[in-house]
Amino acid sequence: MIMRILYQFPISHYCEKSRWQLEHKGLAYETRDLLPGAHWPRTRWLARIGTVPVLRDGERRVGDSTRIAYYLEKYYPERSLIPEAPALRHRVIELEQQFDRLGVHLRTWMYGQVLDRPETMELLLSPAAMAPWLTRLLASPLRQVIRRKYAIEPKSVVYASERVEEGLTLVENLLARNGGDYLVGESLTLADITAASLLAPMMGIAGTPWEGIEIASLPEPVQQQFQANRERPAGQWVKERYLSDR
Ligand SMILES: N[C@@H](CCC(=O)N[C@@H](CS)C(=O)NCC(=O)O)C(=O)O
Repeated sequence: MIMRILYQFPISHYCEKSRWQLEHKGLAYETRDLLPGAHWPRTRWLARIGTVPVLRDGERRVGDSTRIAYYLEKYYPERSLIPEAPALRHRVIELEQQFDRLGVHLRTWMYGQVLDRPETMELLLSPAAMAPWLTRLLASPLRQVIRRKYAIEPKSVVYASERVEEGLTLVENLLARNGGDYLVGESLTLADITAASLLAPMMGIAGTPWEGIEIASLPEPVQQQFQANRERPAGQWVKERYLSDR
């Protein structure tokens, strides 16, 4: 039996993208939750990379959700997520890259809204299964590290918010043009999985890893923003993909 392990942060949307792809292909796997910061020696050792996800598949190790996606397509071509037809294939590859870049802005926007919430830190620190008092003690330094590392400050959150708006509009335009449930062609592709998983944190959809974040405790304007995200066509589409394809 192949030992297949996904090293992850449970709430990382890039890890969600890899989990979705593995599950779509019906590939059994286990997860190993890593602690942000402490993950680094592990991921460096496994795949010479400083980020999660990292996939270990028997003797092979692959880091980065995009590389994992192409690795899985190559070694497990069943239930392919990249069409054969050149024009569609090219479009899927292009959109995967575009939405993958959007994931960075989404993270900035998201942390801009929820970094100060205690449950965000609890979710990030959950892999260590530590006593609640220790989680509370570590929450503040971790928050500072995240704020510095991802430059979570008002100006960058506004910039990220504009990029995210462009991404949501792109989803809506693609759906209008394609005239169906998917961004390209008539079935689920890597473009859909990338867009839906990387946008999902801002929708507050039940059944996703971000449902633990209590949107109802956020300031009123932020709650309204989450609601607007959920209600617009791109939000409805993400929800529908979760219901039908996840
Ligand atoms: N392009 C990478 C991005 C992965 C990424 O940014 N992962 C974040 C979690 S969302 C991470 O590991 N951050 C820890 C760090 O940068 O030290 C991918 O697609 O896998």
